[in-house]
Amino acid sequence: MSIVTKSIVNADAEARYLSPGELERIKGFISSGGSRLRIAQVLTESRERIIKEAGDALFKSRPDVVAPGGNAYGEEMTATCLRDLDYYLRLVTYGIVAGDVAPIEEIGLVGVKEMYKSLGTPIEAVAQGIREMKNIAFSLMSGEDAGEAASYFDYVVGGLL
Ligand SMILES: CCC1=C(C)/C(=C/C2=NC(=C\c3[nH]c(/C=C4\NC(=O)[C@H](C)[C@H]4CC)c(C)c3CCC(=O)O)/C(CCC(=O)O)=C2C)NC1=O
Repeated sequence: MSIVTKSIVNADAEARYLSPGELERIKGFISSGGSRLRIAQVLTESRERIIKEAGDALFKSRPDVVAPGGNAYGEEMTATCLRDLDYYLRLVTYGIVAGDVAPIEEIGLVGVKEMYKSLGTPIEAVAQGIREMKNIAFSLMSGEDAGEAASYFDYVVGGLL
C-alpha cells in the first residue's frame, strides 16, 4: 500500500482529516516522485544488462558457486540463480515506486534465510549478487538518483544477511 492509501485508511478509520504529519509525509512522497519514477524506469529498461553483468561479476568473485558441487553449477541452476537476481531487482523497482520497502519485505524477504538454507544456497553470495546489481545500476544514473536507489538495494542485502 502506498503512503497515500495508508494515510487515508488510517484517517478514515478515525473519521478525521489527514494530520499535518501525514500531509507532510505525503508531500515528501510526491516531491520525490519524479526521481523515484526515473530510477524505476532506468532499472526496468536496463534489467537484462544489470542482471547479466551482476551475474558475471558475482561468478568472477565467487567461482565456487558455479563450479562442480556449487549451488548454481550447471546451466539450469545458473539460470535459476540469475532468475533470483531478477526477482530482487523487480522487487527493488516496486519499493522505489512505492517509496516504501514493505513490498520488498513482504514479497521477497519473509522466511528467505530459512529457504536458502534448506536449498543449500550460500546466502552471502546472493547478497553479493545484489551488491553487484547496485554497482551496475549506479553506473547508469546520476549521483543523486544513485543515492535514492541505494537504500532499497541495501535493504535487500540487510534482509538477507
Ligand atoms: C519473488 C520472491 C522469490 C524469491 C526470492 C525466490 C527464490 C527462490 N530461489 C530458489 C532456488 C534457487 N536459487 C538459487 C540461487 C543461487 N544459488 C547460488 O549459489 C547463487 C549465490 C544464487 C544466485 C545469486 C539457485 C541455484 C536455486 C536452485 C537450487 C536448487 O534447486 O537446488 C527457490 C526454490 C524453488 C525454485 O527453484 O524456484 C526459490 C523459492 N522465489 C520467489 O518467489
